[in-house]
Amino acid sequence: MPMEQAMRWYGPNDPVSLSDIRQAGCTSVVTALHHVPVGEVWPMNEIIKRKDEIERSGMSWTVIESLPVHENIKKQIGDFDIYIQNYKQSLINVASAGLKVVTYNFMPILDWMRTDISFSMPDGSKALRFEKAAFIAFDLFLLKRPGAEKDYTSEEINKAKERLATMTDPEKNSLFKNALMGLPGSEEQFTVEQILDAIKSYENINASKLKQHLYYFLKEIIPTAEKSGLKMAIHPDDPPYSILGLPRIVSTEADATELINEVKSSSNGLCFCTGSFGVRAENDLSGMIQRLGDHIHFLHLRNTIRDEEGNFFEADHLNGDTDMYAVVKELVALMKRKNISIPMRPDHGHQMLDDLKKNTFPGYSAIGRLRGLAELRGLELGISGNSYE
Ligand code: CS2
Ligand code: MN
Repeated sequence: MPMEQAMRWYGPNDPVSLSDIRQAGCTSVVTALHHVPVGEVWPMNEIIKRKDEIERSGMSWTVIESLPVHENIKKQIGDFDIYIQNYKQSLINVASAGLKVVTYNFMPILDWMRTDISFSMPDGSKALRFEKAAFIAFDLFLLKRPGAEKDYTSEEINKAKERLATMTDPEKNSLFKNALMGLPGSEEQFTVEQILDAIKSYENINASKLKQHLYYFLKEIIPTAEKSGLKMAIHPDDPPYSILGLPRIVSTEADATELINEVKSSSNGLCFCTGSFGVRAENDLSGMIQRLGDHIHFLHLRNTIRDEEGNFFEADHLNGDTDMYAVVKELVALMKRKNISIPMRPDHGHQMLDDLKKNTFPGYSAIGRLRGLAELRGLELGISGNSYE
């Protein structure tokens, strides 16, 4: 069966409508109850209301992205056990409404991090970019994170100083704003005090401690997911390494393998995001699909181009450092072997055409994602032909 084609929808306030998503050729929608505060139980009536709305538009809702994990669970402080109980209850609720896959992540404080959300491509479209020197300049000179200089070499610090000197005030402001964007799809901004306090609250949590907390969480929730027939799909770190001195623990194949082995269940799986894992050259994406395929429950197909300095930008879906042909070929083989259809979304897309004039969620304008999805759909068909039947 071909991949289930989906796009993310941020709910009724999303400038991209359900009808836009359907016209892009999607059969399903990936969404979340963004209005429910993190840590609270997702109410049954709200889940059903959202599901009905999607079904009325002619599509289905099978994947949640995300059911966010409360910071106290990541830090194991305060009433984190109550938050875990709430999480289990949300799983039971979404399963009884017929949902199948739950995406989440375990990145401390922030989700993805970019320094530029309108990086001009040669064709005039705009992409998301991570520029290392700008990021270090932000960390050292704008955020002024205590102790940050210990995380960088003197060469990196000098480059960051030079980079800062080239920036105008408006550029500094937008760097600041982009870096502290908070969560994708939210307008919320962190203040400097909030982010510095949040970072400080992780001072005694290194990568191995954070892993223990993740595995504790998994041991608690995976049996509930399994019983309810749900597949959990953890999203990898983006970018796939530590930033702002915070541990990041789902960045490599070794990390993914370890977490899968920690709680043995087919419900304990991955959101295989090629755009996140692909930023690390040593992540062999096709090999990862071969080795971890039984635990891949959701796909984010996206491409990036990186350089030796550690900068990267989001490239066209089919042209970048990730060999998308090889990846999709491996996925077609996996789905045939298991006789399943794995849900897929093009993750981000470029801002282009009419969308350049619109106010959109960074990475989530309609036309760029439509282009990415259409290319990926064609690539899959070109590889599979009619061999699924
Ligand atoms: C998404 C992630 O926009 C994106 O890059 O892939 O933000 C993803 O939704 C979360 O990390 C999943 O919890
Ligand atoms: Mn992703």
